[in-house]
Amino acid sequence: MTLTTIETTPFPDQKPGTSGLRKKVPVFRQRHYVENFVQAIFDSIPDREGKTLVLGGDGRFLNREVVQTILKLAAGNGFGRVLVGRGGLLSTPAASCVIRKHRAIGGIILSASHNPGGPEGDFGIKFNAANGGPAPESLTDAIFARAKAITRFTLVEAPDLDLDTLGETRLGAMAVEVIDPVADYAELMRELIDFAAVSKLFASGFRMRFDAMSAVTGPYATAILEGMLGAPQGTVVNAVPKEDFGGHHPDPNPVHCHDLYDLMQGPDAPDFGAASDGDGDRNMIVAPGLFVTPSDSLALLTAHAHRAPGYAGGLKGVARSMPTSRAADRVAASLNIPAYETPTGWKFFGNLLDAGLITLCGEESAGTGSNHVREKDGLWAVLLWLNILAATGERADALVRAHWQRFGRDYYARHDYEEVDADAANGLMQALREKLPGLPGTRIGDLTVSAADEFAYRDPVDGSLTERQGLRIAFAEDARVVFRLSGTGTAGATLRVYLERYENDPARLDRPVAEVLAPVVVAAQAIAEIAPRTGRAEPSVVT
Ligand code: VG1
Ligand code: CO
Repeated sequence: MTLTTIETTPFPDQKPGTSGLRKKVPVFRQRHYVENFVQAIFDSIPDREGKTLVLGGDGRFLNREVVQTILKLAAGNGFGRVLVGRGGLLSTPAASCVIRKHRAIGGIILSASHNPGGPEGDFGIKFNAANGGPAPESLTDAIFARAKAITRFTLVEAPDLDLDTLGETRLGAMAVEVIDPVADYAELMRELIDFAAVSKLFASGFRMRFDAMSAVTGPYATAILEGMLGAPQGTVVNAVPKEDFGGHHPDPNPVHCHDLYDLMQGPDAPDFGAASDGDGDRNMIVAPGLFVTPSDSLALLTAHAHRAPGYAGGLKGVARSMPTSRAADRVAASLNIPAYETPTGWKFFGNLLDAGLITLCGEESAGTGSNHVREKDGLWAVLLWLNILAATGERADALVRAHWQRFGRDYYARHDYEEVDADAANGLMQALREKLPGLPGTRIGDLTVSAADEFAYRDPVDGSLTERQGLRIAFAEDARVVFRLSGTGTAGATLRVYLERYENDPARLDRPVAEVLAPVVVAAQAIAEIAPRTGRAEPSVVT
């Protein structure tokens, strides 16, 4: 086997976003596009010689091909061993688990998460560091700088490896071990969750539906829910990962996972509904007749986590991304533990988790996680919910309503304006930024602006400052709106508008979300001049 160094020219656009490098598949299929970026990652890991790398993805179109390319590049760059999931599969949380458990120097995860797959769909490459978490900004900046200057990459020329048989082979001097993608992860879940109690719950006739959305969680959910916990066969639907997710958007929200959502609203609703996204890090929770917002889910898990063995000793703290509702903060206050507010993206939780300052964290975008790995973890959240249901004997909807009675309710919605012209979106943000100082005191409809600023984050662990993380406007009537541009989109710009309003009158906790938020929506559209600037009267997606 020969080591070959190939000359290349850089691509100017290999800048990692909120969660790795995400582009349309045809962009990744340009000659040397993958090789350049992966070599830039490897060049940014100076002490990689002889070390272990973890590799896998969500199984979308290009996954297998890119796994083969990365294996050859890894062998050309001195790694000692690569652990790769069978079939090239590893969910994002499982990859994080495997990196930590096997003390790898890091891992490469191939995914564009909840975005559609297929030849015209999206693809992505993300590097996670030795703690199992997404590379911090300092490292993604270094990777981008390197990618812009790259002149060569080195690989081992060899035939493709068999990815479907468990066990060890060699690629030049490097060992390649094909591992069961589920085993390490399932073992970790068994440590954290009371499997006996959840098994008993299923044995008692409790019924749920888990929609894997033809994405990577299928094998995990089937093995754990149906295999280890005794849920009836058929509990997991759309359980086989497909390269194009069956043509769907594998995004677990009421819009893209409407089959489950509709089932849960109807007369045949099982006791519990859940779904996960393309790469298995997001979760949707639906109680019978009641969609649970991710912000509420984080708050409820914070209040009840001590019922699961992994959290029996209590929580050290909790963190949420800034646009996530403040529901978890109120629970933290009642538990007398700190609550942190971070920019959007899981990479900002890494330091807090590593330093032991928090145990749970979450985002409004269907992400919930804990210190068990360094990624958000969809199936883990579902299992923790099941543990809580088993421990309390309560129905999921009753638990949520009891939570609101105790803490009040944060009515919440996110409006996305997708594929907006990038200049128009940047212009909107800039104009709003300039307006902020003059906003407090302004009255819009029934609401009065009480504060307006741009969120910047000073990391309490390493002191680093991350600026321009969203424009936020608070209203005196306990409402808030946040504006930011997506860092994961692959076409034009996506404007995200996060809307919330707090209510603690016990008689007003069960009102229609859209009705409660209507004045906030009107104010948001007016303040940011959304329609005149983007040409959009309505958002593309409301979740
Ligand atoms: C979105 C979400 C963010 C999440 C990120 C990655 O980012 O808003 O909360 O962490 O996706 O999730 P953005 O920049 O588009 O708003 V995943 O499941 O794509 O890894
Ligand atoms: Co995801």
